[in-house]
Amino acid sequence: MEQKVVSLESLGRTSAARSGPPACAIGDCGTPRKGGSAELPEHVREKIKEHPCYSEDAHHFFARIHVAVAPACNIQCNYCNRKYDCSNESRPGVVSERLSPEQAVRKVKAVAAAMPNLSVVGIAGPGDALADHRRTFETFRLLRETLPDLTLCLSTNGLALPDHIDDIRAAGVDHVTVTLNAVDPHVAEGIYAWIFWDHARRTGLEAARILIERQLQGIEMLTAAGVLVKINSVMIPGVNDGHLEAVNVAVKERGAFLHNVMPLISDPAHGTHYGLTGQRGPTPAELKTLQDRMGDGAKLMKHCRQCRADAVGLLGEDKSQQFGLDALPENPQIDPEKRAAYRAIVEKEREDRRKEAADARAAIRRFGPLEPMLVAVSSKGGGRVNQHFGHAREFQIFEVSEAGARFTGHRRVDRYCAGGEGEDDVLDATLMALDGVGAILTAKIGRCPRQRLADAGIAVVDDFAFDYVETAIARWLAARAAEEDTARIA
Ligand code: CLF
Ligand code: SF4
Repeated sequence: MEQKVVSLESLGRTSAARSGPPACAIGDCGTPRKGGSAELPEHVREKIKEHPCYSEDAHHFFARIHVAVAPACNIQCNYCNRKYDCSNESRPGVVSERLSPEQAVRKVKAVAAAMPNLSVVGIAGPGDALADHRRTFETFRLLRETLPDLTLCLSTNGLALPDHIDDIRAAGVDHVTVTLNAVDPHVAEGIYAWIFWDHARRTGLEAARILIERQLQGIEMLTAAGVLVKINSVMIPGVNDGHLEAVNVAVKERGAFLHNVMPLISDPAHGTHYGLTGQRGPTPAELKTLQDRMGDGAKLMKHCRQCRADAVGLLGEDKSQQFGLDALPENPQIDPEKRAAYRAIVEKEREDRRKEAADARAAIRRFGPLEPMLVAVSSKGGGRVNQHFGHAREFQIFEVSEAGARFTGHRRVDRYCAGGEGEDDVLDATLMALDGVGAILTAKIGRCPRQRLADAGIAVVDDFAFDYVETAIARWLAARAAEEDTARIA
């Protein structure tokens, strides 16, 4: 589909004004303006501005590293096989290199030297970070001593959490994720095979009751201590999907900062209870419907990539293979000037994007479709349309209407272009992954995939390469309206 470029300045002249609800800002966490970062207290904004998981905006610019120092676990989730990483915080099917606390620090130093955008170190398994708390807190202690400007982050199933609030505070950890899949023991009973608590293995309702009580107690203690708490919940159709709204309300009442509902990833090849018994994960549409229903509860995180317990890089990219222990340099040098220069560039980018955002919002309100439409975007960071279709491993999905453009998540795909050639099989799978999408905005696309997408009823737009996403959507909508006007007159 040919698109005509229209400058933002000229938008007022292309179509009759349409009344409608006020523009819906693309909020900091992918949510509407209400609850966005502008409403947060200054000290909280400071804490999240470089955290790629706690701030949707930050994930375009800042990277995290997970150090896999915590192999043990004190519970058994039905979606987990211990051969793989903890699927509360990572997808199953990938196994991390286990590290000692000293090896973890070596690795973080090497990554910080190579990547000035590194801002967060997380401990997210491969088991539970608090099941063997000594390794976790020793790692944090060493990191605090050697790399004090990095933010420390911890993820846990919550069973041992109430016992470690003081340790968490003493380590300087301000961001903790608790996986909470249910607040009703009758629901939780179907999710956990057992827990190990007070020197004994417990099962059934008793295990579920103890776990939930400890999780909620830990969350309350953390928020009372001023720690930013994020809740992860795994959405399991037929098990807890009808119950997660209640979880959302419960965690909001207890002061959680964000709620991240992740789709169950289930495959017989992973050897998990759910995989072997045929339990399916939710479709993207089911996940979105649930998220839409959760409107008034805790703010939702929608940009989670279910990354692995040794992930390195921006969310959505994984550079862990480049930083295996064997490949680490002997004496990596971290350049503070480079890190400061990168942050200055990010500030400038954020300022530029803010300046364009108001115009973009106004244009989207004016030219957006009456019925919400899903728009897919290929981006490799910076909040811009800056990736070729054939290089994309995921598409960011925006819901666009006259109410605004709202980030709703991402869809994973395999890379279409391999060695200069397009893969037809991959394109078939990509079309399935883009189910329900009405348009795709990309930096560049070849003739063949363009035709296949168009045949599938997806408008292909590559006229706005390198624009900020919101600006590109606004320009495309304006151009579309101008074409419709022209066609009407003709
Ligand atoms: Fe890691 Fe988790 Fe900290 Fe982020 S991940 S410990 S909060 S630094 Fe982030 Fe990865 Fe999703 Fe986790 S995208 S799986 S939410
Ligand atoms: Fe597996 Fe993580 Fe659950 Fe432990 S908490 S059983 S490692 S998914």
